[in-house]
Amino acid sequence: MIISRRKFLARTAIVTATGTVARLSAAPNPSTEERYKPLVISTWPFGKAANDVAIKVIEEGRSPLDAVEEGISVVEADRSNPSVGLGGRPNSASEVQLDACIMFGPGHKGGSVGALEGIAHPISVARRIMEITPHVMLVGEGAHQFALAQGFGAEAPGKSGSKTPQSKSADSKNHDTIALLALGRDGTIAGGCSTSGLAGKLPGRVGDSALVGCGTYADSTLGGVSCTGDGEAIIRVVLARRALEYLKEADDPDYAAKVAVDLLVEEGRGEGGLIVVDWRGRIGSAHSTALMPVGWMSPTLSEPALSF
Ligand code: SD4
Repeated sequence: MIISRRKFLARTAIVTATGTVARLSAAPNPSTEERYKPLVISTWPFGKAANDVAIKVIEEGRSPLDAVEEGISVVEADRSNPSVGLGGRPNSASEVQLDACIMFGPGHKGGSVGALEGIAHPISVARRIMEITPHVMLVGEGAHQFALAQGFGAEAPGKSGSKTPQSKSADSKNHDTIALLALGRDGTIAGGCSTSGLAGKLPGRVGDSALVGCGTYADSTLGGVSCTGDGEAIIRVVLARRALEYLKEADDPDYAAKVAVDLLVEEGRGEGGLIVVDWRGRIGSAHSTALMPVGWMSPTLSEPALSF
């Protein structure tokens, strides 16, 4: 169900005498019970393989940033995946151009690549940009050269062992993104996403998955958001960052996700979905299309909560 954003704003805002809108603040309350902390959550059925790896990283006591990178890498490495990694769908010039971004809540550190060709793990290149350069984003040939200089191997795109031709149509259903959020035991949050983007896109087109604030955002004092869907619509409304603002106002991850999807449809004029985790391990998700499976795992649960 899509909740009207107007109702949400009515619930969470006070109209002052001067007519300006003051949001109710919902500062994190440390006394509130933690839910699934630590945890990982991701999108689409292929996210299960990512969760399996990411939760092990968390259980080993490593950083949620490692969990995001290593979890997403599993999906990127799967050449049978039609929408992530070098097995993904080509653009209108038959090139596979990959987008990815990663963000670490502490310090609001972000890294991303856009329209990256011939490198198997764009999420790792994004992390390297974040960690060793003064920049956030590299695109196209510059990103490719950076990756080679950093020791990432050049690889040909396409599906190994398959003769199946890849779709080139720019149909809005011809795309999915691995989006993954991880909340560590220490309360730090990391998020990331990776995709080959919309099938048949124009060469050089960069989608939301390469843009910090659109495809992914993480802030350890609030939570994290990661998105999938029509990249142009997600960019128009800066969806991940806006969803985090809704989380701050409503202090309810699921409600924030639903209001954000409403924003995506109404103002972004597109379809999609998003996952949300707050700083204490409460999760939320929403989508405007028929189905967007989401799954999460936590060592604090006796059974992994998987809805894939
Ligand atoms: C893009 N947002 O490139 C990505 C694709 C996607 O579900 O997420 N599809 O527009």
